[in-house]
Amino acid sequence: MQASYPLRLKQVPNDNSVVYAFICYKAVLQSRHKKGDMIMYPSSSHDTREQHTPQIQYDMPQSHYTLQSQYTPQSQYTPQSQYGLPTDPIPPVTPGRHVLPPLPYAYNALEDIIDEKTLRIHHDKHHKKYVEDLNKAELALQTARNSGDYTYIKHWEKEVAFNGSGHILHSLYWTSMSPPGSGGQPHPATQAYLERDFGGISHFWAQFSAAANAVEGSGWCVLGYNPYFRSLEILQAEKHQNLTQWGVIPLLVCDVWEHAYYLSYQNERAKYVKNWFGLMNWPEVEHRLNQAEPASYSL
Ligand code: MN3
Repeated sequence: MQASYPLRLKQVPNDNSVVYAFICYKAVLQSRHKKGDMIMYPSSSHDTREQHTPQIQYDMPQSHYTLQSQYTPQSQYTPQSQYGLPTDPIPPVTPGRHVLPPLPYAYNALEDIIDEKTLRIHHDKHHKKYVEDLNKAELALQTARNSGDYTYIKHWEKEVAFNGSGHILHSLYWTSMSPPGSGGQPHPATQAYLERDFGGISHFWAQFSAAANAVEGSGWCVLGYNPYFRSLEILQAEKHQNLTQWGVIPLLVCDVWEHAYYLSYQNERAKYVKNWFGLMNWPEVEHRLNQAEPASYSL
């Protein structure tokens, strides 16, 4: 299945001492898909639109720009109490119900670049294991929520990150490829972004291949769309389990690095986290959820 909406990616710092707690809208895992939707982005002091005005013929999502003036500052934002969950024809994936997507081509379709045996083992064994272990982790977390027993929370959060990212990235990997000679050329939107953000496909490929060659250990090289900067990025993922599910758009984050609380709480992070609940800005969460929702993305 070809993606027709830009992928949103989240880069996670490799520094394990920084932990971001997320309440995340699992856009990627929802497997919902809306074509042609646009997201509204708030203006910010870092806005560089003036320097990045597209000079190309492709109709870039100009609606981003015109809609920005409609952004309501968070202090004035009023949540819509009537809002209901989306009713897309493709339902969201409930915990433990992820399935291994079939390869979009035959096992030997990528020869002579990737051999049949490699593809068969990679998809049928490696990717399948990610899906099975993601389901297992989600069900374990569901059990923990029901029982209130979070003794093994670190283990299961790591499992849901490692296996969720493995499932998502492998699904994207299969559809990132097509049989030799059938992939064509960049289409107008891709071409426009590649021109603006990299200076064309040759510069894009030079950076992408250099980055791919330099990934340490087991990892990925990713071309992604950054919804905050509204631009394409090339990123290395050295450890996809550190500690996210690629594609998740953060809605609410809590900084639990010591600098965020140490002067008042010293080493009592749990006390800080407990009190932090009283600071949560729910209208802003609603606003960011509304922004993230059109990004529903099918695997
Ligand atoms: Mn793999």
